[in-house]
Amino acid sequence: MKEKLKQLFASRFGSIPMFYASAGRINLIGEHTDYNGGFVFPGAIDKYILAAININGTDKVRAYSADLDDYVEFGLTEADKPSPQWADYVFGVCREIIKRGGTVKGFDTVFAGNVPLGAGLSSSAALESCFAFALNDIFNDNKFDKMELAKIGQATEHNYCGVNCGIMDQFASIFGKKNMLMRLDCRSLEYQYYPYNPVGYKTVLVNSKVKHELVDSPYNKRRASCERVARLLGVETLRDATMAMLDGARDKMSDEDYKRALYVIGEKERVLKVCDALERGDYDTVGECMYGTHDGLSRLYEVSCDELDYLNDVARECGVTGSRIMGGGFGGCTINLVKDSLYDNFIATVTAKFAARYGHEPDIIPVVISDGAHKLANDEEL
Ligand code: GAF
Repeated sequence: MKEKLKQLFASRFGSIPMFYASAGRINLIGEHTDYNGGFVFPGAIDKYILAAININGTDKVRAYSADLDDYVEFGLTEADKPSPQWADYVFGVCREIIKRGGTVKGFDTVFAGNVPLGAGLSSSAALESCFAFALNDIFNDNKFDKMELAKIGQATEHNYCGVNCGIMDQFASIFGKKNMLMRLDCRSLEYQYYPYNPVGYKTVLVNSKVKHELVDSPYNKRRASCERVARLLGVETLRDATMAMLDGARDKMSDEDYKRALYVIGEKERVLKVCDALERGDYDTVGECMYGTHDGLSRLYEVSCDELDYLNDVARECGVTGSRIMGGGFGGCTINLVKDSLYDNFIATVTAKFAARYGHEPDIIPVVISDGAHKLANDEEL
């Protein structure tokens, strides 16, 4: 990918760029908990956005998306918002840096990626994190710390892309480290790295290829439900709510809001259980919690779809230790923790059964936990 971008950059802009990358992410457990002040457990993966960037001495950004074969130029004031949706991510990052007192001047960029789009692997956070990291390095002498870079990406989603997301995806993209998952407390923003090497198991994503689109999606509605219940219970976020509090106020909220909150409170417990279980190497408990999450996301949070529920059912039939929808939902992938001895049979079975039912094969994506945002060394390939 780097070589291709180098050539495209040279032919379009005629100068020699620097290269920056950031990654998509998985999340072992803790879904829809980030904007509720809860815990998440993500890691960056070996699917990247790679950007070639050079200062151009003007006050304009000239950006070419190699994957979309689309070129756009834009200025850096609020009035310069470009029209293609993909450019909002780059523009938003520039604006959020400027709003925080940072500097962004004109630059040229060509970028491409291999994070599957709309698969729940957070290609948009990878794009934001890549540019936040790069522009902090190029124009700001790295004055923003990593957490601020994650917040710049998140604010880009809120203010320029219409998704009222939590911090998980940008955090994972920026902080990701090879072979490490991270447990993030989304309220205090404290985090710990956890070595992730489940000996005897494989972690694999199965992509339904049902495209999820968080923009204009019920995602924002889910968040609004949670905030309504928190207000009703008199707590800052659902992190502080208990089942007893929820049940005590049951008749003051809609069935829908009740179900959403019930899921979130249950998920909070599951994440903590998984952290303990991982430390003991107890993958049966990890797996059980993953199925619990799927069930909650499907029945209570209602962000699943027929295809994802089917993938989950087939995983169970094949004896997969843990399986669940990953990411925002409404399509995308399941994440599966599979014993080595059952892996080949699971992949063959799920591929054949899914294709027979939906007319297309799912994508099988083995997970490699990798580094997040970074500047590429001269000899580094991606
Ligand atoms: C999406 C959001 F961007 C995240 O912030 C998170 O809420 C996730 O859905 C669900 O856990 O990826």
